[in-house]
Parts: sequence; structure tokens; C-alpha cells
Amino acid sequence: LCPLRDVIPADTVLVFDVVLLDIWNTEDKVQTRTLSKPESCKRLVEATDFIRYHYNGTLLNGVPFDSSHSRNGTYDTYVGMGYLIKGMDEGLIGMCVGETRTIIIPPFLAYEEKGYGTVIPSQATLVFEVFMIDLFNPKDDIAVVVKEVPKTCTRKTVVGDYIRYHYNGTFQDGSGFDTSYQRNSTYNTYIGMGYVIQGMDKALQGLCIGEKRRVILPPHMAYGEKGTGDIIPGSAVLVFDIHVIDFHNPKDLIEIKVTSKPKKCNLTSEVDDLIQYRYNCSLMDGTLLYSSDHYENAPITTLGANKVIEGLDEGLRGMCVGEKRVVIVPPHLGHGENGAKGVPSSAVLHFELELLDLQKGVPDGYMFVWLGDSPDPLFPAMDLNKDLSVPLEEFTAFINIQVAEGTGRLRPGMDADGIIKDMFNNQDRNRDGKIVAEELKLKVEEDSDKARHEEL
Ligand SMILES: [Ca+2]
Ligand SMILES: [Ca+2]
Repeated sequence: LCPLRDVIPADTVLVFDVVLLDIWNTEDKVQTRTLSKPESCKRLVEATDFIRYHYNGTLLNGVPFDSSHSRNGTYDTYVGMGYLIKGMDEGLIGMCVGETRTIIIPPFLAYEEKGYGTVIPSQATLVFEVFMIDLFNPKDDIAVVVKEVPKTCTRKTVVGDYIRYHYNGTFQDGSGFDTSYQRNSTYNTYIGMGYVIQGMDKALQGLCIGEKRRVILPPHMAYGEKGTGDIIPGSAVLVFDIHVIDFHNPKDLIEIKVTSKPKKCNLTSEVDDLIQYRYNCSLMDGTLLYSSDHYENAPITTLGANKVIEGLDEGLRGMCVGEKRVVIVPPHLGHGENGAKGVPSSAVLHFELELLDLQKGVPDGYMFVWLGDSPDPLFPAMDLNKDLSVPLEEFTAFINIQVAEGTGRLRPGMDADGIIKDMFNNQDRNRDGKIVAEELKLKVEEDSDKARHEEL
């Protein structure tokens, strides 16, 4: 006031307008007040945690001095370890993610006499409004919350399995960053082999088909301090809600569970047999893909003839008529990585099968086979009326006798008369409508030199 000595006359009444800028007491402590808080708060900020938060800093008179929002990013730091002003280290403790809290810090727990740059005056009380975005501790492992486990779980995922799952990815504040549901296709990967982030590789082990779990990955087991792209900020904790659709191991064989078997089961299906069967084919989550019931007639196929996917062909073997089975087919024995119409890539298939009809077959390329030793010599056996000549009618009768007596078998599923006529023509070398002993002998000698595809 010295310069004013000359300005203020004696005996003047002085009128001051006073604005209180700050007030504090050495007895003051950090004051915190929660403005809002989520209903569930499983974890509170503790000393040594790493936290990410937004804040607005004002002086006690309401003048702002700093804001994380103006920097377009969260403030990220360890708490309770001396990286922050004392009052902040203290005031952040006990917050939960999603909480908004006011923290009032007296100057001796903030910037004291020095202040800070041009923005924080000496001896200033600071008021922070903090919104907690994320927290974890560097000692954290992944956290798993099992939400739903199916009743039957014969096997759980292990390292080396290939899994297909849906996921919903969120940050700890609940905001989403990615979801497989939006893409309408599962995420597919090998487990425990470094194809996915470390925490996920670990979280995907020990799961059942159909299981739902929430996994929480600390950043050191996710995208680390740097994050990735525009999607994942640095040091972000990731929360994944996972639904396992299926998994398999590349070494898996088909899995067969017989659900119903007739008491009498002498004759069973094998390679080359002609069979008719019913089927329902679903994904492991129960989605029906296709069913023989959608067609007028149940399919007929020759086993081992590469007519159906490998796993189904195999699953249809060893069945007797009337038997029912569930057969699980891994993708490498199904539609593989490319999938098929309506079948997703690398999908495990669930078949319900019933064998409706079974006709024993003959090896590929054969029209007729002997089931035991063929008659030797053959010609006299074929020449039923012993006139040294075998016309088509006699040949047909001879073959039919073999079939009826079970000593020979014609290829099933084809016109028997047509096959027999072809066989006859093949033996009737000179095309005069009858087979004689000499023709048959010649034919047998020729055939012994090459693959005998029209065996008689
Ligand atoms: Ca004859
Ligand atoms: Ca002839």
C-alpha cells in the first residue's frame, strides 16, 4: 500500500471489495465426494494400481487450470507410488471404474508455495473432478467369470485345439470396441500358440463347447502400453464375453455314440455296401444345417465311394439296419476350412443318423463277385443243361442261382438283368449269342494278365 500513501487523504473511509480466492487450514485433509458410481463395483483402486482417468482441475474459485479432455486422452499413471501430488495419490484410492469423484486438495498436499507454472498459483487449493476409466495392477493375471456351462462336457479345450467362438469385447467402463456378432461369423483360432493376444490364449483353455464366460485381460496380457490402432488405447483392460461354438483338434477322429441298436444286429454296413440312411446335420450349438427329412427320399449311397464327406462315410460304417447314432465330425473330415453352402468354415458337425437299408456291395469296378471259391472248372457249372453251349438265358439263370444261394453277389442298386447281359456280352467273344468253353478259357487267361474288373 506504500505507493498509495500519497493517494489516500487523511481520515478517509476505505471501502474494499474482497473476493475470497482460497482458504485452507494446516489441519486440512484431502476431501473426497462421490458424485456418481455404478451399481456394481467389484474392484477399488489400490496403491500400486495403474489407472486411467479423466479429470478437470480447477482452483477453489472455480477457475480451471487443467483438463485431460483438452488433451484428448486419459491421464494414465500408477497410483500411490509418488508419481502424483500427494493429495491425488490419496484421493484416488478406493475409486471404482465408472465413478465420478470430486477431490479437494489443500496446497501442502499439492504444489505448496511453488505453485505450478503460470496456471497454479502459490498456496493454491486444488479441486479435481475425476472420472475413473480403467484400472489394473501389473501383478494381475487374467480374471475369469464362468457364466454358463453346458450339462454335458466330455472334453475341455487344451493348447493346440482349434476353437470357434463368438465374443463381445468391451472396456471396463462398458463401452464396446469389437464384437464378432456384428460380423455374423465366429472368431476362429488355434489355442495357446500365439495367434491371439497372450491373455486370450490363456483364457481360451479349459472351456467346454457351449460354455459362456467373461474374461478380463490386463493390458500386459493384451495390447500393452501402446494399445493398437484407433481401437484399443494404451494400457487398456479388455473384457471379453465369450461363447464357445465348437472346438476340435486337428488330430481328432470322428466320435460315434450309438443311441439305439436293434437286438438282432448280425449284418453291418461296410465299405462298398449300398445303404440308405436318414440324417440330421447340425452345428454344435444346435443350429440345424440340413436334414434328409427335407427331401422326398432318404439318400442312398455306396460306402467308401467318396460320395459323402469322409467323416459321415466313416460314421455310417459298422451299422445295422435300424441302428441310430450320433456322430461328431471334425472339420478336416467334414467340409474343412472352406466350409460349404450353409456350413461355416472349420465347423464341427453333429450328425444324427439312422440306417434304413443295407445291401452288401462289391468292390469298386466289379459288377459281380464270388463270395467263396468260384466253381472250378467254371464252364461245366455254367452249362446247366450240359449241351456245351451257354446262351444268355442259361447264363442269367446260372448267375441268379449264385445270388440266391449266396455264393455270388451282383453290384447292388443297379438293374440286375442289365449287369448280367453286360457280363454275358463280355464273355461271348464272337458275339454269336452263346458262350462256349473255349471263349471262357481265353477270357480267363486274358484277365489273369490284367486287373480283373469283370470277374467271373
Ligand atoms: Ca447249355
Ligand atoms: Ca460265342
